[in-house]
Parts: sequence; structure tokens; C-alpha cells
Amino acid sequence: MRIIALLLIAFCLSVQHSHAQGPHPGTVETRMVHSLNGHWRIIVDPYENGYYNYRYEPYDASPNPSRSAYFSDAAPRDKSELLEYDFERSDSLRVPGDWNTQKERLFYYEGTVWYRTLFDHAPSSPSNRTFLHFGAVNYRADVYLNGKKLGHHIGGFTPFSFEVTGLLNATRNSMVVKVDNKRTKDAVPTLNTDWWNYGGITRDVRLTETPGTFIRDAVVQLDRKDPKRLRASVVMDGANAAGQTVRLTIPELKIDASAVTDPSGTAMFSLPLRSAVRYWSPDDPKLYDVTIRSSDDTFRERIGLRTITVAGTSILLNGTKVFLRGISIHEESPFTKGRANTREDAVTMLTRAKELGCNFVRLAHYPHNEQMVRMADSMGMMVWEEIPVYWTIDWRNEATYRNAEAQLEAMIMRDRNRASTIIWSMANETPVSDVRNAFLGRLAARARGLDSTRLISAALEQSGLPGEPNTRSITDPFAETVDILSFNQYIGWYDGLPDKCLEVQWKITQQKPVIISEFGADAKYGFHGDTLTRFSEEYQEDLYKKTLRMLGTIPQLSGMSPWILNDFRSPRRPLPVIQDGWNRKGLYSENGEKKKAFFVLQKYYEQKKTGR
Ligand code: GCB
Repeated sequence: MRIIALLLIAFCLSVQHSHAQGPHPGTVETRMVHSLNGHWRIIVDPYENGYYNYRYEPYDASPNPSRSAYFSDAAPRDKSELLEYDFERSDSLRVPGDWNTQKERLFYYEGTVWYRTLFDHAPSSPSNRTFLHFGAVNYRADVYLNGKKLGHHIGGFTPFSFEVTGLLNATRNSMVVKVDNKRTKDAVPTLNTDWWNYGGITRDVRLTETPGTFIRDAVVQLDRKDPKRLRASVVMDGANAAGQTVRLTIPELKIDASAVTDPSGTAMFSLPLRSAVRYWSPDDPKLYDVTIRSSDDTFRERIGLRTITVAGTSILLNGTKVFLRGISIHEESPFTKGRANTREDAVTMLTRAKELGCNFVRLAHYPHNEQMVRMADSMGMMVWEEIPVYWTIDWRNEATYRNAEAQLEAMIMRDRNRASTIIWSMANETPVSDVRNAFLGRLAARARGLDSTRLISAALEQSGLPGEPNTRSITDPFAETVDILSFNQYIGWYDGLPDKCLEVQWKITQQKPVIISEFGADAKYGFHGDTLTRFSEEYQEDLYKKTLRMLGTIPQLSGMSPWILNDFRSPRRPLPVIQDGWNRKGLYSENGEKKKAFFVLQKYYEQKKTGR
């Protein structure tokens, strides 16, 4: 009897966790949206008292959970009922946003916070379907609507959705989200990172409505093998998904074509381009208005058309060799100094990169918000996107692999229509071993299966050759798999003094384009000394000069993304007066002041651009 009951619970839980796919997250922006952003009530719950009873049994495992469970969002029925929580009288937090920078008492908090919002929603047509979207919640979200669990999601930087058709009341819906940002060994990322573990509902929360049968996804891009053709695929969802006529129009290119969906609801297009195309590039970030229509639904996007390929040791954008003048960026707001999420955050960071002379940004070390990539599309900036497979990961754990793969898939599916995104990065500085190589190999194969039109890379590590300490090379076997060979190196900071850059010989045998995905040194803005004074602006400036000289000796050098645009918070950086909890490798301070090294890189990029 007990076993049957347990099996039943296990079955219910597995069903709860599978959530329906809503309209493509990248298109939510362009649909009718009911925003649920705003101030949500919160209960901070380090012991997870609202989730487990005093025997530590989860309330949501029972078909009729106790009203003591916080997700019940209950109020005492009468004087006989004891409830020890009350969202109505609780504190609140802004959504989207991290909790650390909104409340001083939560600055270092890692654990569970319950969020609750109340909302009305009357569907605009009875046949419509309704979806609930989260842009991202760090790290785990358990979502409850009117006391019932919709499901959960793991991974702090990727979007997810639930279908809520028929589950909403016209008035006073209660949505409760249990958000937990505890770090664990088997998670992605794992326990140890060099960035702040911001907790909370960090990106937008929205409801969207679609017709009963709707366009769930569409990808439009140039044919990689024949850039004189356009390829598109459209996926319909719903009872009438098969046999639908789908019409694709791009008026500026005089494209107006129709195709019929197959039994799985997919329609494919391969169309000759008769009008001259303005290819997307950082210098001319042209986006075309694309419309896809089915009998009941319309999907609109603005899409850039370009190719990105590799030939020998060169990277080619639209067939022409390009040098990636980059900078690395963390998703931290120059304004709130917490998680970035707004348009202003994106514009400010990309404008700073432009001023530096960049045509490329590395969005480290996890998928950044969608706003950032859309802004890169329209401002003209090539983008490297990455998943948080960072340092040590529980390589042997299949659940950890599935988690990493799910994050990779969500990132690719969200941004496949962004011309700016040219590189998918699988990992950062992961120690070589057979299990790790297999893990990354599976990820790369999955990425290529989902998107064969972009380049694969990973930030690897370099090493000295035995008996030749001043010779550096890349011996990581994953170098065979990547399209672009990228590695981080800190010669002159973690490894000797800046003069060491002038002694090192590079022996990179792989005939692939090479990107230096990181280099740098900490400098506190306004702290001055000689070029050997650690943490001074002069040290950082000197290191940049010598590093750039050294890197010029690598024949395959095709770009770089030095570490990093802005100083950013990290609990690994406690040095008083200098760091005070900030990684100081920014070319800008956290207050937006430029350090001396900024001008070294700016000058170098100017020379690269003009060829002088
Ligand atoms: C690295 C990591 C980056 C760190 C940086 C540093 O190699 O990839 O996340 O922040 O070094 O400053 O040490």
C-alpha cells in the first residue's frame, strides 16, 4: 500500500514538472502581453518552513496540502484556525529584480524567498490559450497558481513558461513562486564562481494569449551554404497545427511565400533572394521586418541576415575576414549595481563597448537577458553567448549534464533569430579529464544539432610545455571540437609580472582562428603607483600594453575579449580598501569612471579597425 502511494506521488510529481511550451520566448515581446511585473509580497524562509512540515515532508507532495503551506496563500477562516504567515502584511520586492541589492538584510542571503502577486485576467476570447512566462528566476523556481503547483524550473538565466489556459479566474488570481538560490555541488553553475549569486525573479513575468492553434516558433536566416537563399522554418502548436497554410512576408525583400505544415505542424521554406540584401554587420546593423501568418495567428520579428563562417585561421562575416574587437561583460547594472535587466542597462553597456571601439562582446558566463541581445542586434555588436558550465562541474552526474543541456537549448532557442549572436560557448576554464571531455563533447553536438549556422567555442586554458616554461600552447583535446579556439590567460597577473609577457613564446599548433577570451589585471580606479604596484591603474595599463604586444605574435589571432568592461561584485574579492567585494579588472569602475588601460585598448582597436 505504502509503495503504491509512493509511486503515485512520484508519478504526480513527474507530471507536475513537465510544462507546456508557450510561444517562442523570443516572440513574447511582439505579442499581446499582460505584464505581471511590479511589487510582489515576499516571505524570507531560510528553513523552508512554508514548504516542509515539521517532519520535513514537502507539503506539495500531498493532493490536499495543508493551508500552512505558503503556496496556499491562505487567510484564517475563523478564530479557530492558526496560520503563521500572511502575505498581505509581508514585505515586498520589485519584480524583476534581485533581492540582494533591494534589501540590505538580504545582501548575502542564499536560500528560499516566497513571492506572491495577485492579478485579474479575463481572456480576450474564450477560445484563446494563455501562457505564463518567466524571463529568468535564479536559481530554482516552484510555481503555484491559486494553490496548485504548475511545475518547477532549474537554472538561473533561461526563460520558461507554463500553459495556464482554463486555470485563471477573472479576478484575484494568486501566484506564488518559491525562489531558491542555494548553491549546490551538482548545479550549473556549481558551488564556486567569481560572481555574485543574485537571487530572485530577475527578469520579466508576463502572460500572453494566443489563438487555439498558434505559431509557436519560427526561424528565419540565410542559407549557410548558399547565402543567395533564405531558409525559414515555422512550428505551429494546437489542434489544427497540421495542414495549415503559413505565409511568410518580408516586404523590403519582396518576399511573399506560402507553405503548408506537415503532420507535426512544421512548415519549411527555402526561397531564392531576388532583391539585393543588406547584410547585417556591426557597421550596418540592418534588420528586416518579417511577418508570418497562419489562419488565426500572426508572428512578427525584426531579423538581420548575415553569415558567419570560418576559413582556415580566419573568421568571415558575410564572407569577409573580420577581427573581433571585443570586451567581456557580466550582467550587472551600471545603475543599481545588481542584476541588469533594463533597456538602459543594455544601451549603457553596449555604448561603453562601442566607445572602446568594440564590434564584439562576450556575454559571460551565462545567458544574459534578452534585451541585451536584441539591443546588440539593433546597435550592431557581434555577441558570444555562454552557459554557466564554469570551473568545476559534477561531470559524472547525468542530472547535471541534463541541466546544462537544458540551459544550452533554452539559450539557443531564445536567440536563434538574433544576427548579433555568432558564437555559442559551451564552458569556461573547465579542468580537462575524460568525463569533462565527454560532457563538453555532448553539449557541442547538441548545439550543432540545434543550430548549424553559428560557431562553437569554449573559453579553454593554456599551459606551458614540459621543460619549456616560457612556451605556451593549448593541449586541451576539446580544441579539436571547437570552430574557434578560445582561451583565457593571465600572464602578468596571476602568473608573474607584466614583463613576463615579453618572454613568453606561443606555440599554437591548431590551424583555427584564435580568440583570447580573457586577460586582465585588477586596478582600483584612482589608485596610482608605478607599473609594478599591484592594483594601481598604472599596473593594469602596463599589463595591457605588454599583453597586446605578446598576443600580436600569435599568427592565428582573430580577436579578443579582455576581462572586463566594468568592475563587478564578487564574494571572492575581500581585500579591504582595494576590492571590498569587487573584482577590479574592469576598464570602467563600478561608478562608470574610465581607468588608464581603457585608453590603451581603445587605441589598439582603433589601429585594428583602420589597419594602421
Ligand atoms: C577567470 C574567470 C573569470 C574571473 C577572472 C578573474 O579566469 O573566467 O570568471 O572573474 O578569471 O578575475 O580572476
